[in-house]
Amino acid sequence: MTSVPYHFTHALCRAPAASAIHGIRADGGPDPDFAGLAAEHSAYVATLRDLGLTVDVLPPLDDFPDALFTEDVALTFPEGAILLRPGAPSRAGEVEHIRAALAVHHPQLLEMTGPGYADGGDVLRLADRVIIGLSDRTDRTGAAELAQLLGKLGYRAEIAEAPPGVLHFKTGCGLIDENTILAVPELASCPQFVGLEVVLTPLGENPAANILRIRNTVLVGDRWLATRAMLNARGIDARALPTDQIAHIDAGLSCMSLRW
Ligand code: CIR
Repeated sequence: MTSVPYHFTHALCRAPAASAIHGIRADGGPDPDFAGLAAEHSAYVATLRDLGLTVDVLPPLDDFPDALFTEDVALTFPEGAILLRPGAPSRAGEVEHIRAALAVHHPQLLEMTGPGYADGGDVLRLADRVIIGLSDRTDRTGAAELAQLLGKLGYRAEIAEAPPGVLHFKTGCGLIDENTILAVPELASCPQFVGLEVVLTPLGENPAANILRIRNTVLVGDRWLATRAMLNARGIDARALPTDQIAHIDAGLSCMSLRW
């Protein structure tokens, strides 16, 4: 399958519950501020709509603090969708809550059955294939099952290693365009990036790597001025969005939507 991997028309988000301040974080740092986090989510949804996407926003799920990160529970493509098995036990139940909303848009709804695990944050879609990164949330068994399911939708999958010290593969990289990846230095020689141009995050801006390309625009965290300047210098329409509060719970821009 070869197609432009960011010509989206739809996105599926979920409003943050009050419990989102208790979302998982690896470093045990302080809770985010709920009002600030909700404002970041609202700005994100407004931006996707401004870029021309039809965005459905599902209701908050108080029992699942991390459920606003819809990216991790499914994969969505024009040809169909795949329900995943998130690797964090507290997130497993989110899958049932998104099933009906996905079924409305995706008559072809496939599903991982296990025993492995895979989070959508570990999956990077390119023009000609999909990369599945192994991480603390995505294991080899899960990646292998996911690769099989992707094959049913017509997508070839390759398995990579997520860089050390990050939550997901895409915490460390994102698409600038079909042939160009923004990546942290640890991914500079990722074998799955051979043949693509790899642009490294500017010094001190590794968290900027989780950019999100939507049509002709690249969304980037507003704190990452050098990254935005670098994208602009490449002729990219880079739009800054606030991410300080979601960063407290290890999230970035790609996490807050499913897109197709
Ligand atoms: C988690 O640890 O699962 C959430 N606190 C953050 C999820 C971020 N999602 C993503 O990178 N795709």
